[in-house]
Amino acid sequence: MSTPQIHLSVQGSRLCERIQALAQVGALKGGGVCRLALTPADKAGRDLVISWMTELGLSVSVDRIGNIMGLRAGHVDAPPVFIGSHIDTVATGGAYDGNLGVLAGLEVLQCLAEAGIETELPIAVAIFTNEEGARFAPDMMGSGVHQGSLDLEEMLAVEGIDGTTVGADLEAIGYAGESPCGSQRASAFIELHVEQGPLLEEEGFMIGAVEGVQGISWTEFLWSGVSNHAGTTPMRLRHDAGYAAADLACFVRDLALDHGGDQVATVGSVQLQPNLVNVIANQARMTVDLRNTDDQVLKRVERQTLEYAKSLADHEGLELETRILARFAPVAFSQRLIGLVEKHATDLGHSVRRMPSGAGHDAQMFAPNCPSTMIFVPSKGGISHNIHEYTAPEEIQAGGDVLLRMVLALAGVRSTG
Ligand code: HGY
Ligand code: MN
Ligand code: MN
Repeated sequence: MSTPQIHLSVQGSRLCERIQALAQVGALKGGGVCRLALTPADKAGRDLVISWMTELGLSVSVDRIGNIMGLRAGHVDAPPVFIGSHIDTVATGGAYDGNLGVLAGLEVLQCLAEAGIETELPIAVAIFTNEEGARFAPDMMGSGVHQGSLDLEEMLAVEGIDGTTVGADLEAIGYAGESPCGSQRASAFIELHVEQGPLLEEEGFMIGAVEGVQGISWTEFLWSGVSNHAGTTPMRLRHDAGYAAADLACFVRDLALDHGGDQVATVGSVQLQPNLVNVIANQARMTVDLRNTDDQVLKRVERQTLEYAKSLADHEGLELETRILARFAPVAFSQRLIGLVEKHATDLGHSVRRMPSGAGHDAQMFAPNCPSTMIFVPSKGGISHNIHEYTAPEEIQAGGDVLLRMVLALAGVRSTG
């Protein structure tokens, strides 16, 4: 679609105010945010953003997995351009991961309204349920159901780390919506997100034109051994679940270092039972997060990890149960849209580089079904999933302006006020 030259800019200060206002919901003492999916804090965040959507005159709907969509009509009745992301956070999250993409979408729509710009295509700003997957695995749950790659009933039945189910908690927070999932097709998907890594800052780039998302593999390992006295049990008689968890954690780290390249491995959660100083642990429940841009290598690392865990269980006389919590193959974004991000960033005078995403995102769920890509802005110190996550106002301004240009290019300008 041809877009008349429109020199419009987002109001970065208003966007930053909204980011800070939302960050008060679930604010942690000492900084950071805890708005785990489907908790009362998540509900409060959803309520707040819906109030902003309503103020903007968007027609708001909630689907059966709790995804929220604020729709701005276009001249033609066609699948909307989606601007989406998430507002759930990890337990020690920051103000920007996910929140920036949703609130920048609202800012773009407010700019269009204030400028009296009508677009050919409708535009939807979406909040996807449980992108983080920290409480209920897998991650990208809402967008996966929305786009049909995850089954609604299966996801509603998922039990979280504290024993409740997705379905029960959606009801509890009043976001078990009516709209059918995945019925809404998108004409394109664009997501503004903080990089959550060190590249843009280290190399001095303002904008990342994201080429795709690396493969993600989450597995739970449950070791069962024999609890016994820490003082009286000779080493030769032990069946120590705690030892096995520690050994596997070292194994996957060494495996990632041996493979090098993009391979990463993380043991983020280990729970020992009975978790007492003088009792040999009879149970260890742990998670292993493996990622790589190359699916073949990722599959090899998964296989090596499982083989090692099984041999360890045999050697230590332990039972081992494994459960796949998430598995997403690498995803490539639209070359056309990646090129558009580069063009608009350059037109705006911003330095831009192409790059993969190390983190999972809702955009990857849309990529198989419509032209999709992401815009990255720098993360200070390359950190995220950390209460000190930070992106500067001028970087938010830059990302918002690139997003605005992308949305005008994708939705087409029908008329200007
Ligand atoms: O785990 C991830 O990459 C994302 O934050 N859900
Ligand atoms: Mn995110
Ligand atoms: Mn995240």
